[in-house]
Amino acid sequence: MKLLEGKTVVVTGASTGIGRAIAIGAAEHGADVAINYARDSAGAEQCIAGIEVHGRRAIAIRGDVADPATATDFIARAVEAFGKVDVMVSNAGICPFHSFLDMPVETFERTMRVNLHGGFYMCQAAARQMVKQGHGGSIIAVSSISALVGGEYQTHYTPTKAGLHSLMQSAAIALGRHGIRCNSLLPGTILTEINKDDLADEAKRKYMEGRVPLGRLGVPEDMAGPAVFLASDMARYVTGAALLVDGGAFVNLQ
Ligand code: NAD
Ligand code: RM4
Repeated sequence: MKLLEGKTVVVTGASTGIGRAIAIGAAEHGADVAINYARDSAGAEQCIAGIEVHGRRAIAIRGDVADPATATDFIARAVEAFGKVDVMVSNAGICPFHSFLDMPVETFERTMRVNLHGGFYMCQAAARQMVKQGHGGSIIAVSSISALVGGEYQTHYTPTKAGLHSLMQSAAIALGRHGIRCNSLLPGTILTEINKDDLADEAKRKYMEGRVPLGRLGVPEDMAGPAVFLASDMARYVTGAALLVDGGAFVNLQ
């Protein structure tokens, strides 16, 4: 069964990793997809090819999500290409692992701007378009297990992920009357570019694997099904919720 037939899905930061897997997963379920990407045009092209394999239309728009103008441009270009926006997946994010006491101001501020401010502008721009269209929609913020738990080298990052979840809760209230649902997706540890260096440390990787009751770290494709579910009418009464997709890592105290 195809869950997103006839829908237009937009995904930020989709040239790699979780964003790419969600964009392709949406196409597999019948959606046309517009992707935003920062710099990696080869990665964006691979994502486009992955969407087109499923017989769906795709466009890639370059832009830095930290700039509010990127969001309005991205939504305008998606509407120009496909006529509407039904689903926003705000996924772009960075996690430059760093210790707390000597965190450079620029590292903190850039992480906030990309992850939290960028997510805000993207979700707001998509919501404005959905309200104008008048037939509801689904907004998904890619938050994290890190919205719920800390990380020694993530003191700049985890607040952005908690903030994104909080944004979805408040936006769910603000947009409910328009039939727009807002939810956050909370991945656990998924093997992507963002943590390649961090998990190159064999001891850390083994430790992280050992925390997962399902016995392995995640891969980007593990996130596609949960995102498609939240995007689809199967989740028509789900808003303000958080879906943890972590192989059970969060509940594994002892
Ligand atoms: P990734 O590095 O492969 O993907 C991040 C994407 O965001 C990249 O395509 C990157 O180019 C893009 N991006 C970064 N800055 C951008 C900017 N300023 N403008 C536009 N695009 C930008 O890593 P990923 O794991 O796929 O990360 C995707 C999202 O998932 C992030 O928000 C991350 O915080 C979140 N997440 C990842 C994990 C994990 O374990 N991998 C866990 C929880 C949450
Ligand atoms: C996630 C979580 C993962 C980490 C990535 C970068 O939110 O903390 O463990 O690898 O971020």
